[in-house]
Amino acid sequence: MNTLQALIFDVDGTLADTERDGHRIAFNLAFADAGLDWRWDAALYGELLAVTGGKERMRFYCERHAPAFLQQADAAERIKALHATKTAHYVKLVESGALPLRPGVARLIAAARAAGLRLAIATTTTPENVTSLLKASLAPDAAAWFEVIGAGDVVPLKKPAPDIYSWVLEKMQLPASACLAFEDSVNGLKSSLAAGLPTLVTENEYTLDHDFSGALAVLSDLGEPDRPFQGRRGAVHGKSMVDVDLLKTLHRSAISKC
Ligand code: XBP
Ligand code: MG
Repeated sequence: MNTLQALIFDVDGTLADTERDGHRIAFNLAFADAGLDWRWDAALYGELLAVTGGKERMRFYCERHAPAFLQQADAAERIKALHATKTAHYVKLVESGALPLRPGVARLIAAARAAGLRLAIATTTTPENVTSLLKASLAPDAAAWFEVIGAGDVVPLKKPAPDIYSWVLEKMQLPASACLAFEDSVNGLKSSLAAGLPTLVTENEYTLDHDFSGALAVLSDLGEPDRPFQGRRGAVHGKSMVDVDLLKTLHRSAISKC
């Protein structure tokens, strides 16, 4: 019952480093298209990442840096329109091959499929961002490898709320204890833990100082045969890359503590 049956992946920062050179660029292009002088540099974007979801992030920016924008009667529609333009720019960037998968991601997904593990996605980003990334970076039919893709506005509350993970678990008809989640940020980790999921963290440049208490382990990345991961926290059982065997071991130890 509580053996590992499924892997649930976050997307942004976990499958690929999409934020600084993907989403951020797309937001700036959308602002320029709309004639706005908003310009999100890499450092400011790091602060804005405190809020998940593109529309929510723009609103957060406005509250701090452009409050007059929110006074407009049609502010919500304008944010929605900006977001649609941003999504179009982002998908184009992804399709150009600008956002490769992080180390070990393609390898682990292939191994998990071969081992018969079920796969799913739980992310705050927009659905077409996910499918375009999977298609461009894994295989033309890769979206179909994931039994459930929970993304964007399918739940009203985005991470750190548990809703997106709970939504995915319900669709998969699985208890959290039969799954393992992959995350890269404190908001993502809070979300997966609140849904009851044992969670492995691979940190990235924007999340190095996040508090990952409660994670099964914190690693630099998933590792490749010629590029071992750096273990930051937690037991890695003598491994230098994440494989199905390590996931089962980590999962078993998490479940036995419950
Ligand atoms: C990812 C996000 C996303 C993207 C933007 O968080 O916060 O909002 O930055 O995507 P997580 P959209 O990895 O924790 O899911 O603009 O499509 O909302
Ligand atoms: Mg993430």
